[in-house]
Amino acid sequence: MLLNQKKTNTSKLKALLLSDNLEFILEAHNGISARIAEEAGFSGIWASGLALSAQYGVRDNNEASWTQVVDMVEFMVDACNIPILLDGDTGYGNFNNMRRLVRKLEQRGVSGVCIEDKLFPKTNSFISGEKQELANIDEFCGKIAAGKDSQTDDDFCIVARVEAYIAGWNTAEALRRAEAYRKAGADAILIHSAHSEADQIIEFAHEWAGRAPLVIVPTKYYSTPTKVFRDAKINLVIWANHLIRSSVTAMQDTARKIQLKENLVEVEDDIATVKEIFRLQGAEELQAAEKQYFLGTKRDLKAILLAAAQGSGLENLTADRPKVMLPVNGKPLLGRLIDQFKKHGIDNLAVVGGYKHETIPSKKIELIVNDLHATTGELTSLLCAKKSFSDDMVLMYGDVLFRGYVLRSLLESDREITIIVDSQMLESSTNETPDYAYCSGPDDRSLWGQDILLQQISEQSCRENSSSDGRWIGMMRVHGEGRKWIEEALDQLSESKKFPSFDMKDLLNKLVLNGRPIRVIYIHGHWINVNSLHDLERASEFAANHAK
Ligand code: SPV
Ligand code: MG
Repeated sequence: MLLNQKKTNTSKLKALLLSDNLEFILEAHNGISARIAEEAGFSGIWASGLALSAQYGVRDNNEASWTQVVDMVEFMVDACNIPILLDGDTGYGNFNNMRRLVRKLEQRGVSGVCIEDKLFPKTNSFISGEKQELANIDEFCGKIAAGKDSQTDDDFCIVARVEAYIAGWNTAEALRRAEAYRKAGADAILIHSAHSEADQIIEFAHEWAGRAPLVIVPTKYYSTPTKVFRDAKINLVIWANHLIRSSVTAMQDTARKIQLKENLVEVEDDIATVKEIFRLQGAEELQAAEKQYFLGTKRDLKAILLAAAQGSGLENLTADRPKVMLPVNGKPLLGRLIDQFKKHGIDNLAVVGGYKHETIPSKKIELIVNDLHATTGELTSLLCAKKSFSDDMVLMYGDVLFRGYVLRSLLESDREITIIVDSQMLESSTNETPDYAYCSGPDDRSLWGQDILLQQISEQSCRENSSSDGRWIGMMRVHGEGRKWIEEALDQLSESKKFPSFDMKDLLNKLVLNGRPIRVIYIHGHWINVNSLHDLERASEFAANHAK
């Protein structure tokens, strides 16, 4: 991308120099000013030495190092897609420094460089120009030739700037130098003048007679009508310092007003909005990219909630709605789960309903209905959701509330199947059959997490002389290959006559039997499931404190 862009921009700069029409480029001195110049319609940028020094707050005397200049120009290259001609002063040294400069500029996507025939460290042409010493012609020609020989892109341009008029010499000297520089390989000649009239450059252009493209900088002779330049067959005009100067005026004005008034009312309407700054920075592009690359990965994440049952023990409250719609501290359980998943970047939620499923609002979720809910168990509901499976999903009961970190740790797991086991809450409330988890090791409460695998899930104790390692809380994450494992186990189990009575425990045990590793993450409390009126009260308290 950068290579192509560089290529097009170098040829665009070359085309500007060779154009039959008078072309214009504008000064810029950092990324945002480069973008502003481009948006204004300019087809090229002058990375002015004066402006670059000024934005660093230093003098135009090579006080900023050449690498500091190049670093800033790189930001400019990134901020726009028009060619940049760097004001390379004297090339920052001799022919050897020039060679390295050209190579670095090419690498960073700069389209050309202008060097002036003065001595390092240079001084701005408008500060006692007539006292400035010019470079030896042969030495300067060597610099041009060295630069041309080191470029790898044929279209990279080297502009030779003749300072003869600035230093008090006449047109003959200016022409002598320009011709030598042309012969040394310069792609164009910049003829500079500090006169307030265009007389010198007009005379020069006349004598020059189109031997090579001609570039001018009308900073001092700014009142000259542009037609005069056109008629003189100038190729390129550089408006050399007008963005730095206008920004200085604006900044001085704003600073003074704010200092004086001690509030912002005076200035607010006259300055760019923060939104405009965001726009110039390309904030929108980042938001779109986040959707594609960052949130996008989470967007594929799906949560599937099993919520088909009425819920035994809560019959009075669930006469007209399923358990998942019971209000917990004023908000339905389902609404709370949707909020929690959203908070963790999961917008994609499927709910397998059954009992009174019509009361589940299906605007924000995908509602899947298990019509046989009255006579079947959880695996039948899960089978109904098979078409909605994703390669990255959280499967869970719809009657569980949990603290945010529980879901986070599940999402951070890179295993195919991961389940959450509570090693602390071993006793169960009435009306439920806990899913006891037997694992490859007990919870050692290690700070760094353990590598524990599930061995079995059971309602009763199934280990002689030892209790289980905890309770599965009804949450699992399925990732990558894990989806295939689940589908395979579901298919196998669905062949059994007993399938209608099977629940999630049967699936987990089948996966273990199939040799599929199921990673266990231990937690210690911090979740709640709703199986009784008492649970509902506890859930309200829990929601108020932890699961907002
Ligand atoms: C610059 O913009 O830094 C220039 C042009 O070199 S001038 O300031 O006119 O010399
Ligand atoms: Mg300069």
